[in-house]
Amino acid sequence: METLQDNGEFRLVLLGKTGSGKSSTGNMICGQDVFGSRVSESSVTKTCQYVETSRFGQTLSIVDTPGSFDTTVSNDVIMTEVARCLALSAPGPHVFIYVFNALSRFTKEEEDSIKQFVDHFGERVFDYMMVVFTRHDDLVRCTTSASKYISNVSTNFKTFLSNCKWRVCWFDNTLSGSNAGTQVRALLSEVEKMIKENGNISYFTNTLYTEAEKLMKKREEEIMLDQRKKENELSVLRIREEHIEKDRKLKAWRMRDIERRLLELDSQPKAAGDCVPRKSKLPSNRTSLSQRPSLERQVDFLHKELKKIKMTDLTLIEKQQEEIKKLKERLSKGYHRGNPRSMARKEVSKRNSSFSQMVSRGIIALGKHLLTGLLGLLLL
Ligand SMILES: Nc1nc2c(ncn2[C@@H]2O[C@H](COP(=O)(O)OP(=O)(O)OP(=O)(O)O)[C@@H](O)[C@H]2O)c(=O)[nH]1
Ligand SMILES: [Mg+2]
Repeated sequence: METLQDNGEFRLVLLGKTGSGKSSTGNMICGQDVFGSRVSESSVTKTCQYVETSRFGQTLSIVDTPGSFDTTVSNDVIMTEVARCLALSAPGPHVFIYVFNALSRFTKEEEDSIKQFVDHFGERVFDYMMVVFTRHDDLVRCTTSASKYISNVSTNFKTFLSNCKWRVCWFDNTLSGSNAGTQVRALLSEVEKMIKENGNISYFTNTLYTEAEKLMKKREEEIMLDQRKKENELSVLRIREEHIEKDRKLKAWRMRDIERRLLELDSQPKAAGDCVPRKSKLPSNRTSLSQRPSLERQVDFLHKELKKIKMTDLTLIEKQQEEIKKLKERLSKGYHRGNPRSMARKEVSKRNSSFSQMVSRGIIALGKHLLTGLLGLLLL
């Protein structure tokens, strides 16, 4: 059996009718408001949104999808969104969460979209699908229990739930605190169970996802290469910086030494007849005669060296340090040490980025007909 490599994250894709509560459910799972959500008769989420987070020790990568598009949005734009959704959840989602507002009806339109999805993605997509019912709070207010509710749903909806192997979770997205955590934990353990049940093929994949993964992997490698190149350049700069700093310390030490020496020389007799330097072993009359020019020469030499260190060497060192600082700043600009896959996903999130456009074109090039499977669900 094929074994799909994975990095331990759970990849979740939220699907469902507009207003069903996809973004609210995404926020509930993340434990914070990351996806835009509000009451509206038109679609709130306009583009595929992506968030990476960690919940109860589990890394999650969540894609929120638009429930529908305005009639003014062109088909090409919609195709691009489908492609972005695929790229963001590549190499494939562990779970497609079908979000359903418990107070709504399972419409024919909805049923057809799911059918279209399954027709294109294959029956096995059901192995990776679960249903989250939202508005559990409203249901409770209507004094209906979850089990009673399910026993009363239409036959077609029951068929759908049965195809999803009755993997169902109830969400009250108005909850907060520990109650909110409990329902998220329940969902995550359902996902974990599902992943285990799916065995070696823990996430859904197909031709589209394989292509999306190829493009993502390529970008990931480019990012990694760029990171390594920049890291190398930075470490060369760090070594240069260390050398220059050592040189600066040496010069500073030499300056202090010269200044100390000059003080010493200054305290020595300045003219013939002055007292003889204490340390001198020479006879007094020879010392005063021969030492004076030599002393002057020494003092002169030391002053010249001191001037050179101050005016030339240290200025040069300062210039080099400034240059390295600028180079480091330039290198660090736009350079993030993040996980290359997350960085590639962030680029896809930015719809105008060149990679986002390239990845969409690459996936669409496989054939627009292949994308129509997911398209129906984004047009609900
Ligand atoms: N009372 C209650 N309201 C909810 C619940 N879940 C979602 N809502 C509300 O339903 C409305 C729509 O929710 P969204 O999460 O924006 O729905 P969506 O599916 O993302 O909508 P689109 O982005 O338009 O596709 C918002 O006003 C939410 O506050 C819930 O469990 N209980
Ligand atoms: Mg939304």
